[in-house]
Amino acid sequence: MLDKTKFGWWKSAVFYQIYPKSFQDSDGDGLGDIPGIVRRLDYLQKLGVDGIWLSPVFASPQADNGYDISDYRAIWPPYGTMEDMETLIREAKRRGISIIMDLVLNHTSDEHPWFRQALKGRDNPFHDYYVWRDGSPDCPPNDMRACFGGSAWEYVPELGQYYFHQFAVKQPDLNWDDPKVRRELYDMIRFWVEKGVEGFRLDVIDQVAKEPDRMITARGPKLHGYIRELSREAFPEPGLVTVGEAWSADTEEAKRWSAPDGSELSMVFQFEHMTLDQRGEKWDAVPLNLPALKRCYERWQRELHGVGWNSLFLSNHDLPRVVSRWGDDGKYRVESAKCLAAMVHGMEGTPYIFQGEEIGMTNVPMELDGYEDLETVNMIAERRERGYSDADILASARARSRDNARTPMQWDDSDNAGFTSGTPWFGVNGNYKEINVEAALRDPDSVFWFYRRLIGLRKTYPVFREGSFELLLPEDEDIFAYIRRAEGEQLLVVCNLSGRERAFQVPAEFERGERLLGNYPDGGPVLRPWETRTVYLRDGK
Ligand code: TEU
Repeated sequence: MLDKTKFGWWKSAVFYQIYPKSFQDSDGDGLGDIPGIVRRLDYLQKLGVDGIWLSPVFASPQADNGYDISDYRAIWPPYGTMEDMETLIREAKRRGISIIMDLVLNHTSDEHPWFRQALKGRDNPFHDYYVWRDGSPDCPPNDMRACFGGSAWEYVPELGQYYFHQFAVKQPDLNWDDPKVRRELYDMIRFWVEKGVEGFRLDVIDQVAKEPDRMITARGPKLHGYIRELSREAFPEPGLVTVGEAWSADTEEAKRWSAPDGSELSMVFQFEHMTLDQRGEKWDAVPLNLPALKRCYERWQRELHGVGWNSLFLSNHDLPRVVSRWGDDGKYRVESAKCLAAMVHGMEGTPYIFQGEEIGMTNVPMELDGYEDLETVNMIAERRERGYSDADILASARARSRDNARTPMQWDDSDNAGFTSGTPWFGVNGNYKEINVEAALRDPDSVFWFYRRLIGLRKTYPVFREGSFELLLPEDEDIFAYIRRAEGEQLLVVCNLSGRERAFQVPAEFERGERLLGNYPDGGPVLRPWETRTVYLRDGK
């Protein structure tokens, strides 16, 4: 059992992300909820994870599925009550699972009482909690764009002012330059720590120190000062795990974020590897260039080794399903899901599994009028206006929409995949009769049991946590292979990320190694389609 009071315990941990709306409904209203999560804790314990990153469950008008918070200290009623949340924290802890809450500190909902007050007048004490600039109706302060489309400025005629929003109009940015705002946020975080929450995921934390007059959003000059203050004031316990979402982080930045002295955060989510298969905007997908991906991973592994800490992930609620994106969600769905899992779980860092990834859930084919997510809906409108054909737009949405990750969890082959007894808020993927938890648990060769073994290996062999990283065959377009080396131990991970057979010469020293894991029966010098092998060597043996 991990000692979760100690700094760094998360280096041996694996986390599991729950998107509550789509995980498990318990009362038939078609929305996932907290009692539903409690019901599934035994399942997560079987998988072996140490913590749950819970996407926002706070009171919210749900313009962005909870990333628009109207009360940080209350639970959204359809998800349950505060008592349900306390039960979840307690029941999870009993199973060795920590609850990591998702804090949206960059913005609130426009329905948050702070913003309602702020709208009342320039002299209102809450006015300064948000970012305002004077202007006239057709002349915004500058042409900054919001992440979800349109201008980043919204005019309020009663005030003759614009407010700044990096995301949707209903997500006004908080003004971190006001010390009262920061104090409110710290107090709120302490409220949750006192309830037993053991860590936090910090939404777009690299964007809090914005300076709109200088067109700065991420990585503002005051950013790391604010983060060090946040860490001191809100996260004094060495055992609290904190993971910041930082799309802007390069390796130099990540070293600061995850400095081993604990002065900032435990680690960040960086996304460099997830942007290699697009040209310009994320909607413009191009095939993955494997040598580029390997170079990227090699650099992150090498540069953070010993001086920072990586997070490891291929999926979350904002990304399409990885088996559809980089694997083969048809003939080799099972093999490719395992191959991709072995590729990341063999590296140094803390792995995160997104709900459904552990059973190889896939993207969902939908029509344009079926999309729910505001980012996708805005993209469709914008691209239509710019003259894209519906066929083009549909191809982008199917490949990249966040909705691919947000269909209900597939538990069994009963109606609505066992997600709800009512009408699901969002359609279940049609492949649930084949791809579901019950089927996966029955089949010893399923993706689920492969993940279970991967999680176990990280806990058994220190080399998974500590080893250095050496990339083999950097230019190979199909094979991703690397060696990890730690005191007295070595590990070889080989992944054939293609549907072709490929010859592979096992490095001589590993010929006497012990095979820890694979997705085919033990084989010779030829790697089969999407084959992966993990081989272990203890020095002197
Ligand atoms: O995402 C931050 C973010 O930058 C996203 O807009 C990202 O670029 C996009 O989802 C890629 O498709 C976080 C949350 O994870 C996301 O769900 C929220 O919508 C967003 O912040 C606003 O809070």
